[in-house]
Amino acid sequence: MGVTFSSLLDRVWFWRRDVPLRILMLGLDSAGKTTILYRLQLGNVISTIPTIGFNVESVEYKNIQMQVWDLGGQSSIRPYWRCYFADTAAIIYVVDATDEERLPIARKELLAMLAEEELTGCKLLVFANKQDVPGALDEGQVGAALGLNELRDRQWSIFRSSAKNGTGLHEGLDWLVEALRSH
Ligand SMILES: Nc1nc2c(ncn2[C@@H]2O[C@H](COP(=O)(O)OP(=O)(O)OP(=O)(O)O)[C@@H](O)[C@H]2O)c(=O)[nH]1
Ligand SMILES: [Mg+2]
Repeated sequence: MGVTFSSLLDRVWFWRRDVPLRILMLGLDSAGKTTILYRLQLGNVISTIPTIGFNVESVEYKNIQMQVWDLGGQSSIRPYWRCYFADTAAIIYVVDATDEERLPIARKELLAMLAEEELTGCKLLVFANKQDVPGALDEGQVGAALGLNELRDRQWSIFRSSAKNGTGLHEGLDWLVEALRSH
């Protein structure tokens, strides 16, 4: 007795807050994924080595609990990304905006991944990273090279970022939590 509709809603809300959303951070090797993960978690830059396998960390942002999986991006490891796709709420795709030469590979890997049925409905946040480096391509140029405008049935956005100085990361996450809340 005494269970009102609003207390029931509160319970559902708390239950949802207790279940971390599964977020995958993907992208080619050296794009800056691990640097971004630890900047989000610790607030500073750590020195990284190439990820063989994955790092996983809990990140709370604006009352949303996220379990962020940062997978290694070397070509020999990319075939294993698909092992992590189940129950993914969002993908954070990190691109090195100074590595123009490999943008076609970044595009191919992204589009192949988005074609996977398990990722239907998951949000896509793209970071055009390393903006602190002179000559980095902006979000329009990176977005065009990735073919983002041609995506259908996908909620996506792209932001310029620098894992080195932190610019753009919170703007990107703000978009993501709103997209996840509205789901
Ligand atoms: N200048 C600059 N360097 C960055 C930035 N983000 C990452 N780096 C550097 O780029 C290199 C690779 O960064 P990581 O975070 O290890 O890259 P990763 O995407 O995790 O690479 P893998 O683990 O091999 O998939 C490191 O030397 C970082 O310090 C950035 O925003 N600006
Ligand atoms: Mg890494």
